[in-house]
Parts: sequence; structure tokens; C-alpha cells
Amino acid sequence: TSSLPIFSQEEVTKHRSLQDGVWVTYKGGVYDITEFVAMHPGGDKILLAAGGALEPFWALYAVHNQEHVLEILSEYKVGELSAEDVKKQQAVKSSDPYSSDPERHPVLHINNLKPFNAEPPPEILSDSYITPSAFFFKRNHLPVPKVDPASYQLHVEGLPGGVLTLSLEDLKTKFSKHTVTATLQCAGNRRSEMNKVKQVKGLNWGIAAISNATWSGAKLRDVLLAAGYGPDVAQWACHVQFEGLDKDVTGTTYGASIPLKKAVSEEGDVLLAYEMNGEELPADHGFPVRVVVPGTVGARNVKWLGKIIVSAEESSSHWQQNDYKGFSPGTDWDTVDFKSAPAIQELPIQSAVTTPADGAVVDRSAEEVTVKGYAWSGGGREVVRVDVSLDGGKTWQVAQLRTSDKGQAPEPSPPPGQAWAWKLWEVTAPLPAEAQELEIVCKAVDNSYNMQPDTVPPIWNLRGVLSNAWHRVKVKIRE
Ligand code: HEM
Ligand code: MTE
Ligand code: MO
Repeated sequence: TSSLPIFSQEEVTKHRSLQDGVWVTYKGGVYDITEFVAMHPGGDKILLAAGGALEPFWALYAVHNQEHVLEILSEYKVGELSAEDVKKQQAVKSSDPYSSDPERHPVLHINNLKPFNAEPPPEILSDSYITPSAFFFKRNHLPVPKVDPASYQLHVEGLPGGVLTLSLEDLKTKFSKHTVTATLQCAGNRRSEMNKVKQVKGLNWGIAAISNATWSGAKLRDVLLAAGYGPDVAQWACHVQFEGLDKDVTGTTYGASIPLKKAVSEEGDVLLAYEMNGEELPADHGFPVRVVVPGTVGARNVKWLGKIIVSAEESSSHWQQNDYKGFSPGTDWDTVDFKSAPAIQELPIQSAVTTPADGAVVDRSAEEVTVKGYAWSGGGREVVRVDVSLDGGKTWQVAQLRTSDKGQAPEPSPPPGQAWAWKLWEVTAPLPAEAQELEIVCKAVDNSYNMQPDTVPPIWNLRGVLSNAWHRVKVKIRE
């Protein structure tokens, strides 16, 4: 039993602002979190819970179901909620906003269940040039919205012609269909390697928050032209914003924006995709329509697209303004100013070893080892070389690159600046005679001669994004 005072719900509800103090309840405890609000990794959303219960919010943002979050909360305990009010709370039926999420393949490694975030085992990535949709990494910030394709409407706003509203049928029949093979990578891919240097905030992705698919749909450019886009618009507009149909508890939708220049460029290949790998978009990947922005960070590839807005400003969404930005290793949560950094758009050069896995054992009798992986660069820059070392970077050899599955014709070389898809690579080398352990390292080079940094510490950042140091894997040789 606790010696802390007992409060009524009415008393708790009086504390709903920084001035009056911010109080919340959790499992019958009362917490004064006023001091914590400014330190909250999820931003001032936390104020939504002011004066009430945390449980329904934490059901929506299950990232809180961790020991360290409860430890933080416990520091702020000021009392107990009266028994009568605890009973009333329990009577409020808690409904699970994730109950209509789709089924997922059990092979996926789940980083977070609600919202659903998962990546495939790395060896699956290098086993097929096109990642089967079931294995494609999934990154949701919110519950998957249920969208009826028959009544689906896409609104295009901000152009001189007024609002253009399109049905799914309109999108499929009034615009020509384009197919693009494009790799999608989350800004947080390989975040776990940053975590090893120093704790960062975010999902602990391994090396597989990246996948490659063919996407088909209408070109965003064509839709904007149909909605009244012309050279005059470029005089005042700089961005194209996207809003998803997935909503948080306040009704705020997922949102992001890209530069107008990319959106209307003939070579930009931005799609309003309704097919993935030749089939209708799966629920997890944005059914019925998502934006595919080739060469651009995953976060701007808005799923369950509801609205397109041509505007002078970037999206005001949390994910455009206060997340998905890079900072110096010297910047911490006390000093970070999100306004000071640009939103991530094109991603830097990346590669990783998918097999063998870190910690694997190879038999000396095998005499050789085959190393496989992926390599990709943002902005349509083409990977031109991948270097692989078996001795921690002392000696190197050049990997074989491929752009198709074994036995199939390679994809034709993309025009300069339109290399949207990754390259898979492979090296088979004799096991070094003396070594008992291999330290396999890979690094890629793109056609601008951008290369990956050799270690993590100089690129560490508090949010753990843009993690693209040389990938290192240790393998034991069994005599
Ligand atoms: C993330 C603590 C209340 C929304 C986090 C994280 C912590 C935290 C420690 C980072 C978790 C991690 O990445 O390991 C708390 C505490 C709360 C609280 C102690 C109450 C006293 C809330 C409320 C909301 C919320 C009420 C929403 C209304 C979020 C979101 C993130 C987050 C959206 C994820 C940020 C991201 O990774 O994108 N919170 N939180 N939090 N929180 Fe809270
Ligand atoms: N679009 C909506 N509407 N909601 C989201 O949560 N997540 C974004 C982006 N588009 C997201 C979204 C992020 S951060 C990434 S990395 C990609 O979708 C992931 O796409 P995928 O799940 O198809 O792999
Ligand atoms: Mo992402």
C-alpha cells in the first residue's frame, strides 16, 4: 500500500495544461508529468492525455509497452486514483483500433505489433530481386484504415481549377498506367547499429527495412496536369503534400510532402500506385492507392492516400516537421531544434550483407564462402560498384552486381538519374588459410562516387536515421 494521497478523477481533470500542471492516470495511479512534457520523444501529443487516462493512447502507440517507459512514468507518481473512479474507468469499454489490421506472414520479424512494424529475414531479400509483397517490410504509424474501393475518393487541391475529385476507377481509366521498379527504404533502416553506439529513439530496425517492388499506377504529374497544373503554378507553389486516410485518436492523419519539382518532373516517375508486384495493393502497403516517390525516403511514400495538396509550404505534419531529419552526433534531446534541419528526401548510398548472418559458422571443408547483399542509392543515383572485404577492410574485392533473378534477363540499364531499384550483389571467395574468423565488410559506390562512411559514431544521431556505415558481419570458421 502507498502513503500517497488519493485523488478523484475530478481533481485530476483540473490539471490539463502546463500552467495548471499536466496530470494523467495509469492503472489506478496519478502522475504529474508536467516536467516530462518537453522531454517526450513523441512530442506534445502527450498533452492529449492531460487530465485523463494514458491507457487508450498507449493502446494506439504501443511503443510505450516497454519497461523503460514505465520506469520514466513511475518517477512522476503523485497519488492514487479513488477506487470509485478506477471502477468507472474500467467500465469504459476499451476497443482495439488495430482489430481490423490484416493478417501478416509469420516469418516477418516484428519490431512493434501495434502499429505494425516488421521486416523480413535478411536472406529473403537477396533471394529475390523483386521482394514478394508478403515479405516486403511494413512500417505503419497508425492502424490500417479500412477503405471501400467503390466509394474511395482522392481529392486534389490547391490548383487553379479548384478541387479535383477522382474515384479509383477514374485513376485507372482516365490516366495511362505506368510501371516502375523502385526500392523503398525507411529512414530508420539499420537503426539498431546506431543503438549499439549510444541509445537512440525509435524502432530497432535491423538491415531489412528496405525492399524492392514493381509499382503500377497513374503518374502524379499527369493527375496534377489534369487538375490544372501549369507553369504559372510553379511561380508560387514549391511542395506537394499528401494526406493518408489513417488517423490518430484526434483525427489527425499521417502526412508528408515532397518538392513540387520532383512531383511534376517527367523523369521523377512519381506514381499514384494501385498495384504492387502486378496485384492490387495489399492493405498494409496502402490499399487502394499510395504514392510511390522513387529515390525518396519511405516516409514520403504516403499510403492510403486521401488528399493531394499543391502548396507554398511543406506538410505541417509531425512526420515532416519534427521527425525524419538528420542531426550532428553532438545534438541531444535537450538541444535539438527540428526547425534547423531539412526534412529527409533523397536517401544516401546504402548497402548491407544479407548472408551469411552475423555470428554464422562456416566449415573449413567448404573451402569457400559466398557473401550476398543489396546496394541502393537515393535520388535515382545508380550503384556502380560494391566492394567486399573478408578481413575487416584490409583487402577488398569487387562484387558481381545483378538486377534480376537468376536465370532471368537483367533489367535494361536505367536512364541516368532514374536508377530507382536496388542491385543485388554476390562474391564467392576462398576461405583465407590462416583465419579462424572472417570480418565481412561491404561498401557501395554510386555514380556520383558517393561512398558509405566506414563507422557509425561520426554519423550517429539522436533519432537513429540515415544509418549507412560499412556493414560488418563476423563469421567463425570451424576446422
Ligand atoms: C514515444 C514516453 C504519453 C505518443 C515515446 C517514447 C517514450 C515515451 C519513452 C519513446 C519510446 C521508444 O522509442 O523507445 C511517454 C510517457 C508518457 C507518454 C512517459 C506519459 C507520461 C504519450 C501520449 C501519447 C504519446 C499520451 C499520444 C497521445 C507517443 C508517440 C511516440 C512516443 C507517437 C512515438 C514517437 C516515434 O517513435 O515516432 N513516449 N509517452 N505518448 N509517444 Fe509517448
Ligand atoms: N503512409 C501512411 N499513410 N501512414 C504511414 O504510417 N508510413 C511511412 C510510409 N507511408 C506511413 C505511410 C513510412 S515511415 C514508410 S518507411 C513507408 O510508408 C513504408 O511503406 P511500406 O509499409 O509499404 O513498406
Ligand atoms: Mo519510415
